[in-house]
Amino acid sequence: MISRRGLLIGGGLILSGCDHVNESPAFRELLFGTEKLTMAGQRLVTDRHALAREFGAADLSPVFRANGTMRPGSDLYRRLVDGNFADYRLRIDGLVRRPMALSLDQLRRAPARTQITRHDCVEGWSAIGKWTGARLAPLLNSAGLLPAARYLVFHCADDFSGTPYYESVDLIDALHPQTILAYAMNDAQLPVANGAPLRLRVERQLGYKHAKYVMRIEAVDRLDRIGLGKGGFWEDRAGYEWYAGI
Ligand SMILES: Nc1nc2c(c(=O)[nH]1)N[C@H]1C(S)=C(S)[C@@H](COP(=O)(O)O)O[C@H]1N2
Ligand SMILES: [Mo]
Repeated sequence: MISRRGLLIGGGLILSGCDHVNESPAFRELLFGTEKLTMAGQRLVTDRHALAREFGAADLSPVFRANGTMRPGSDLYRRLVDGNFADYRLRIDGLVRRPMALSLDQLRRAPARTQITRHDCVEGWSAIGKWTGARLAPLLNSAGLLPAARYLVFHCADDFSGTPYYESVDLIDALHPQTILAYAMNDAQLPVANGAPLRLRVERQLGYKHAKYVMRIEAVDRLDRIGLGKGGFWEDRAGYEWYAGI
């Protein structure tokens, strides 16, 4: 089993003063509320920390198709593309001690991971792609999650008829070692169609959880006040499961 200590601390990044949230009773409490950590709960945690299968270069799909939004239509996004995302800043805020605004260069210098994984869309297709991105856990460690934080909300640059796309995950997926903010796909800069400049890879979840065009990550204590309250665009609109574990 992967040591959670190893998974979180690794990369003392941009800011010093790691919070080591993973080791603290407060961290366990925020995952499990005030409940005692039962055997069943422990097993669940262990399973959810397991890695998604990784593949080799020979398994890569010849084409990794794009789905959903292919190019956000806002003026803001168009300007970012025109400037090759030099003005892009990822905001990390909400229930954190140190809100951050990170440029793409800063993200590229953050502790990174590369992985070849299979993406499964509920619409009935899969594709194997190679992703490189900043590991989310060290970024969160730098921002310093407050004890009340239970979920992360990913706010995206695109919308469908005026409703912004968003997604959310709990802290188990947020801190999973394969959860990255990808800026590269198949060894090239992430294409616009696949979520440039930054898209979430949350490899134990179905395709719609992998938010593209991520502009802001908000740490929250509850999801019922975000969007229509179900934790994601498709969860709100089409009744998709919030927990889409695979
Ligand atoms: N912002 C945003 N993220 C999104 C979507 C979207 O339309 N907008 N579509 C989702 C769905 S349903 C899938 S299957 C994947 C598709 O990723 P791809 O375009 O790289 O294939 O992105 C997900 N993330
Ligand atoms: Mo999808």
